[in-house]
Parts: sequence; structure tokens; C-alpha cells
Amino acid sequence: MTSQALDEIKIGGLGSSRKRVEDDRFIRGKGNYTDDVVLPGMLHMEILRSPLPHARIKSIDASKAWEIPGVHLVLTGEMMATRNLAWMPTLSYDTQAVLATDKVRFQGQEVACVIADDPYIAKDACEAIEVDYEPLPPIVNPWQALAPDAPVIRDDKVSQADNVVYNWEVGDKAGTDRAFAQADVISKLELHYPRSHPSPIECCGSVADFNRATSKLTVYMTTQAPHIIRAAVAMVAELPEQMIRIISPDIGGGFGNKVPIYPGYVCSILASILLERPVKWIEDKTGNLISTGFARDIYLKGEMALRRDGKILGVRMHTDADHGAFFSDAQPSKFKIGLMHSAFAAYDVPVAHLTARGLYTNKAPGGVAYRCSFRVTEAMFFQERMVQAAADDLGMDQAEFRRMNFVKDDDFPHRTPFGFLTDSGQYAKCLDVGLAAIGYENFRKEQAEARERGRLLGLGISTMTEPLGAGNSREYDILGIKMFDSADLKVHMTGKAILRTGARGQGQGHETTWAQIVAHELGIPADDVTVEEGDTDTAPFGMGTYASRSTPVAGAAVAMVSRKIRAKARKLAAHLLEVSEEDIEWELGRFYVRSSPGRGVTIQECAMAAYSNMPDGMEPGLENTAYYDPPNLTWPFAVYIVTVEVDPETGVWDVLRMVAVDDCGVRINPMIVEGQIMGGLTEAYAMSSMQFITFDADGNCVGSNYMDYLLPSAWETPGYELHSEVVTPCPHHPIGAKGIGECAAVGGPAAFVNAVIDALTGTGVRNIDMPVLPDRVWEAITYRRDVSGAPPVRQD
Ligand code: MCN
Ligand code: CUN
Repeated sequence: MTSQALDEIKIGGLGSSRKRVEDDRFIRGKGNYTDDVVLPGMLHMEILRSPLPHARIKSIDASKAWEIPGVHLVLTGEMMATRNLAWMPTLSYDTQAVLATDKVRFQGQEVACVIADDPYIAKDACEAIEVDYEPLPPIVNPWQALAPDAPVIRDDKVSQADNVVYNWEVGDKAGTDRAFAQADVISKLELHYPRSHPSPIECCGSVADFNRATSKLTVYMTTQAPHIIRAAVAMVAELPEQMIRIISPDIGGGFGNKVPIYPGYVCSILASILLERPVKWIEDKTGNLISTGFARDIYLKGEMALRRDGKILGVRMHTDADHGAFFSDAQPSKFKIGLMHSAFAAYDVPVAHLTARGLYTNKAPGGVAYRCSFRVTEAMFFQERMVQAAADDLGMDQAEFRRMNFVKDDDFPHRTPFGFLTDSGQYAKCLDVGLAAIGYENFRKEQAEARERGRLLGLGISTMTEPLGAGNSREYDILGIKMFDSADLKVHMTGKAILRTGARGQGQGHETTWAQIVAHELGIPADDVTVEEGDTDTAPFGMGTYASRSTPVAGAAVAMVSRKIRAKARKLAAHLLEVSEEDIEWELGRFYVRSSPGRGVTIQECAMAAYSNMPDGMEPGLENTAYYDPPNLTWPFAVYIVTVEVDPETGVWDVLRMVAVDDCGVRINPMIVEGQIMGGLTEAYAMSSMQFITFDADGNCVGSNYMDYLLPSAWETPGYELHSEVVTPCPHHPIGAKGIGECAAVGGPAAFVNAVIDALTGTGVRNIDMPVLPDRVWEAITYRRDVSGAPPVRQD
């Protein structure tokens, strides 16, 4: 008797490059985004934003706005204050103004809201509001924030006498000092990782609908974490949690931008409660670019203690992070600077010390989220730029220096210098695959020859390992809510199923890939499994999608709930086959009798029996829920290698080739994984080459539109050569998968910058801050000096 197991690839199981089912509606323009939601009697809200970065509000006169026909409500900070809603708590234990009362603290800050019959009336009415500002000096970088005579931005907080948000440290200071005392060579580098913005195609928005008759509040909103919002609304607005329904419909890209809670959400909810009508708020592009979820904006002073032969003896890092006016990081770790201390996790560094300082400035709050796993992007960028500088200082080969210092394959589990526990990886193998693909030795020869003819070629290597997953619940929580996730699977009598999770995809393809895990575990074809996420009334409680945690946590829950279903189906099979459960074997899609493999029942037959022919005493139905609390984070690894040619006359640089070797363990859907990598690499290329959103000396946001803040089109985007041959399954994940959603955006930027710096070998230039714009490269080449990108930008 040969096996009757189903062909896993054919049913769309693990490893199948199944087409994305959600794309069916997306490419037909049939997605259902927040702005598509239209409710009877719905009103529209617009926000009046501050034109000034720092000013005292002397008065707000909204009387002219109230007089405009079609205006239903004007909300100001003063009115919010009467309901104790002028300020809201942030996820980082700070407070943030919902609508400004005392001062405005960044350009674009929310000052008032108008709710009207349509958005145009609301916008006109916003312009009719008269605000009398008394300008204060703006602070646009940490050095200004630290100056002894700096104005205190957060004078609303009694205990705040300066502009320091936090001082934090981790590692072994004394041990690190000893390592530096013994070093043959000390390599130093100062860097700025500039502000960047996730800029999803869809901006933020909400439609709040409070029904006085039922007391139910339904909010459609662009959130990556609907259950957290429900809990926050319940706690802050003191509404009963079962009366709150958060629906996160289709999301047009999140990239971290849709993790935080924004004033617009709060105001639309309050307006709906006051007016007893649905209220829609849809942010415009400039509003999105100037006021929401910035990332990075952090400075590094890095030092490496090195032995002459190339061994890293110790690492010292100090970071100054610019958090803007409110510390509103929506990140789930207990660490003030997120997971910055994941730096050097892939290298065998005996001892390290990190100090981190956070500063308030007159900029939009942010600093944390953008395809990042919470500062890991900065950690890996700093690490790989420092590693390149160290190899250069030692006169060592870039690849050799990395290989020599990598954690070895048999050194796992490995305690990183800052205390994480990594569990698996094949770092040297990934590097070898990358070097072979790019033709490393050949390129180095070509580079030397080209240089003799005045052509500048460069090669940049970057590696990354990322702590992906958040939780486990022991170490990760949001305001005390533990980090785990969930899946709920209902198998109907005809063998079709619906799966819901506590995650909320924003384009990552969850509707496709979760069904593949069910297919792998149960043999139910993926096409027979509908996946639904984002509605708190139907989905099991979960922490949402960020930190590439969906596969590590919710994806694991999908496997676990499928196994629960299989365990019950096995009992049903035994009943149908009239044998005892111990005599039953499983192969994909089918249970059979061990002694007589031809006698079997399919999973679909078991499903039917669960509703029509269950054994006496068995609870009917075939449904279950699993909550999954992972024992550790997952640790994917990647090597990115870029070659470039720099034009010495203009500073323009072109990417010649880019090779990416990603090891994210078992791949559920190889095509989707490749899409995630290509998207991340494109964002990395954009950040390193062209994206410029900064502040001038007067605190004006430069780059608050897509003429200035550039998104690369297919024309600018280089081609990528992806390699998938290194697979190190995650030892603790039920299907061996590790996260992938952010890896390329995390590890990519340093590869591009390292390549340009490598092309300038011999000029003495050690750093050009991102974005590595042609004029910066030209300046570096012409004046043989480093080029810093720290604001305020020069006025010349
Ligand atoms: N996957 C897989 N095999 C693996 C790992 C993942 O097939 N070994 C699949 C997953 O099933 C999922 C996708 O790849 O369909 C991404 O999975 P995962 O790495 O778990 O990441 P998340 O689903 O948690 O997505 C979050 C991550 C983050 S934090 C940002 S930011 C980001 C990113 O995803 N935002 C995105 N990628 C994005 N892609 C799109 N299109 N839009 C965004 O907003
Ligand atoms: Cu940090 S951006 Mo993603 O984790 O949503």
C-alpha cells in the first residue's frame, strides 16, 4: 500500500509559492480601506495644525469657524480639557497633547478640530480659527536640547527641568574599559541615522461611530494593533470594553506608521460620542508626513577595541536619540531605547557597554517605528558601519574580518554582549553564498584596475540578525499587557474553514500564508481556508502586527490550533474506522489504520462526523483557539552585498549589483518572502540614497511632501539577486519559521553606504551620513572630509 498523503505543494501548504489571495481584490480596486467606509449620517473631521514649532498659545478664537454653515462642532484643547482628554498617556509612560492647550511643541501639532458636513467645509472652518501664538526658540537637535540655556520644551511636566527624556545603560562598563585598555587598535566612528518616514500609501484615519441607543462604539481605523486600541480606549475613555469594537479594515501599508495612537483617532471618537453621529477623519499626505510616526533620528559615538590580528575585544556605544516633543514610542520592550542593544548579536564580542540618552526636541514625536523591530535598524546600521571602519583601520579584508568575528554555528545558544540569547544561525555560510554570488575576488581586482583609470568602484557588505517576535511574555509587554498571540480555527462540516488571528496584516499576505500553515498541519487545501483579521468582535485577543512578530507568534498559534483540531479529528477518525485511537496514523490530509493503511478517512470526513456522527459523549463541532507565548524571539540572519560606481565629477552613484542572502528559517511562502525582502531592500535603498526629511534651523519640516521626500519608483530601484539556500530552522517555532518582514530594511542601508565609502578608499573619508546624496559625496571627494547630515541644515 503506497501513501495516499496529499501533495503539500499542490494544496498550497508550506513551501508553496501560492499567489496572494488578497491581491484579487486589491488589484481590482476592491479593497475596503478606512476611507471606503461610508456610514449613514456620517460627518467629516479636519485638523488645524500648528504652523510654528514652538510657541505659547495666548488665545484661540473659534467663533468664526462655528458660524460657517455645515459646521457641527469645533474641538479645542480647552474643550478637551473639560473632559480630561486634552492630554493622553503614551505607550512609553509619557503624556502627549491631543489638542494643544498651553504651547505648541512641533510644527504640525494638532491645535483644533472641526467636524462638518464635508471635509472641504471642515478645512475652510479650520482656517477661520484664529490662534494667537507667542513664538519661542525652536530646538531641532539633541545638542540644542542639551544646551544649558535651552528652553524646557516639556514645561507641562512639573518634574521636568531639562530636555532629557531618559538616560539608560546596559552592558559591562568596567569590563569594557579593561578591554579598551588592552586593545592594539581602537576604531572610532560617529554617525547620524537621519529621520525617515514610513510613508505608507494610505495615510492614517478613522471612522468613529457611537450609537447612543446601544451604547456601542464602533471604530474603523488604520491600526496595526486593534485589540490594544480597544484596551486603551476602554481604560482612557472609561468605556466598558465589550461595548467597544475596533475594526481595522484593509490597510494600505503600515510599516510601523500605524502602531501609535494619534490625536486624530481620539478626537474623532469624542466627536462621535458628542454628536451621536459617525465621524470620519482621513489624514492628508502632508499631515501624515509632518505629524505621525517618524523613525530613527539618532546619533552614535561608537568605539571598537581590536586586537592586531582582527579579533574584536570590546565595543562601546553611546547614542543620543531625538524623540521629538513627546516620548510616544509604541514599542513593547521594557528598554527605553528599544532593542538597540541587539547590536553585535551576530559577532562574538566578549564585552560591551551601551549608554543611551533620549532628548525632547521641537519635532513630531517618533523615533521608533519604521520596519525596524524597534531600533534594531539603527543597531544593525551602526554595527555594520563600525565593522567596516574597524576592518579598514586594521587594513583587513571586509569579509575576512566579519567571518573571523562571527558567532560560530556550534556556539548556540549564544549570549550576546548585551544579554540577548540567540539560538541558531549559519552566519559564515550566508556570507560565503553572498561572496560567491557577487564574485568577490574578481570584483576586488576589477576595482583596483578601475581605480587606476580614475573610476571609483565600491563594494559594501552588511549583515544583520534581528530579534523578531515580541514576546515572550516574560520580557515584553505593552502597558503591562503581556506579549503573546492567538489563532482561532473553525472547521465547518464540509471541511472548509475560517481562521482568525490576533495579528493584523497591512499587506504582508497573512490571508495567504496562514491558510498555508493550516494546509500543512491538516491537509485542508489552503483555498478552503478563509483568513480574517482585524475585527475585535470576532478575532481572538492578540497584540497585532509589528516587529515581524506575526509569523513567530500568531503563525505559531496557527500551527498549534491546527494541531488541537487534528487531535480531535483523530478521535473522530478512530470512531469512524472503529479502531482505537492508538491504532491510527496520520499522513497529510488523512488518518488510516496502521495495520491496514488502505482503510482511512480524510480530514473532511472527520469534519462532517464532528457535526453528524460523533461518538457518544464527545462535544460536537470542530473548533478551537490557541494562545501562543513563544519561549524566545526568533533570530533570522542576512548578508547583503552591494557594488556601486561613484562618479567623481558629480558624486552621483549607481548600484551595479545587489545580492541578498536571507536565512529566515523555514519559508511558508517563498514568493511572499521574496516580496518582503525586495520591498525592504527598496526602502533601504531609498533611505540611504534619496529620502530626506529634516528640519531647518527655524524648526520647519523640510520634506513634508512627495516632491521633496522621495519614494523610489521602479525606474530608480536597482535589481536584486536573492538567495534562499541557507535555511536554519528556528529551534523553538512549531514549524521552524523565523520572521522576515523587516530584515532587508534593517540590514540593507549599511550595505549601500558601505559600498559608497568603499569606493572612496584613499580619500580619508570615513563617513557620509544618509541620505548619501550626490552633493554630499561630491563634497566628501572634493574636500576629502566626512559629511554630516545633522540638522539644522545649512542656510547657504
Ligand atoms: N513569511 C513566510 N515565511 C517565513 C516568514 C514570513 O512565508 N519564514 C511570510 C508571512 O507569513 C507573512 C510575511 O512573510 O505573510 C511577513 O511575515 P513576518 O515576518 O511574520 O512579518 P509580519 O507579518 O509580522 O509583518 C510585519 C512586518 C513589519 S513589522 C513591517 S514594519 C512591514 C513588513 O512586515 N510592514 C509592511 N512588511 C510589510 N509589507 C507590506 N506589504 N506592507 C507593510 O506595511
Ligand atoms: Cu518597527 S515598524 Mo513594524 O514593527 O510595524
